Amino acid sequence: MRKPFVAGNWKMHGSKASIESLVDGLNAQAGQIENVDMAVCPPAIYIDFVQSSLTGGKIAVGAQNIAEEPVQGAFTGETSVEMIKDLGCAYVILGHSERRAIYGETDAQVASKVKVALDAGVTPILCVGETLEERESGVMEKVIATQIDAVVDVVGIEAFEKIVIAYEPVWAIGTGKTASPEQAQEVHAFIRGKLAGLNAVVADKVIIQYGGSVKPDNAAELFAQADIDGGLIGGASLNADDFMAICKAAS
Ligand code: G2H
Repeated sequence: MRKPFVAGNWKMHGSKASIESLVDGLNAQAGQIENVDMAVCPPAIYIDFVQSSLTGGKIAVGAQNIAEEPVQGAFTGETSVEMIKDLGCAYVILGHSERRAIYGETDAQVASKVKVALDAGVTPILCVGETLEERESGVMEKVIATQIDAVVDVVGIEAFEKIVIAYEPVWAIGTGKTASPEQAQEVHAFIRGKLAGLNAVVADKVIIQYGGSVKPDNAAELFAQADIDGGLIGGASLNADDFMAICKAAS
């Protein structure tokens, strides 16, 4: 049985004051959640603050990106995997559609960052997903398969036991439009089936989160689907009550 995993992607939101109050809310409620792995991914500059403010050991911390270069050096503005590890990060979100679309990250770059994270012992949360245009023109499966194959080519299928996949339809991100549970399940089953074609044991173990406008009122139905193992939560993770309600829905 796969243990559900819910992670909050805070994106570029927050201040010390707002984060302090958000973490206070998480600390007050996280102890009530059982049988769900939980994490929050703050902006890099606040990771240390969040790590030292979280209590109770129930919520892990992750980063939202790392440099493609595995070692330190003259890479102005970048954050290395060793740096996020030094701050206690267990996870890193990689290949989020905002990084792909706004910062031009390619499948190859995402794959190489996944390898850098795995080599450092940090679990990548690998985001994949199609745009509305890709879905409507019938290339959705091809797009997702290509995003996954790029990573398989670099790290091999066995490594997927240590990778979390987040399926995030781009058209559902921050738009208030959620994929229906059936639409999401269909793609999750496609992803797991694709991996099973390479290694059935690994495919059965891999955690596949759903992401895209998950809210307390739609989370339970999404998480009830056979191949949906939790969620990557954006907007709703900025509110402690909402994030905790979503984590509870996964338990
Ligand atoms: C998708 C998701 C979190 P939201 O980007 O990764 O954000 O829940 O706001 O759609």
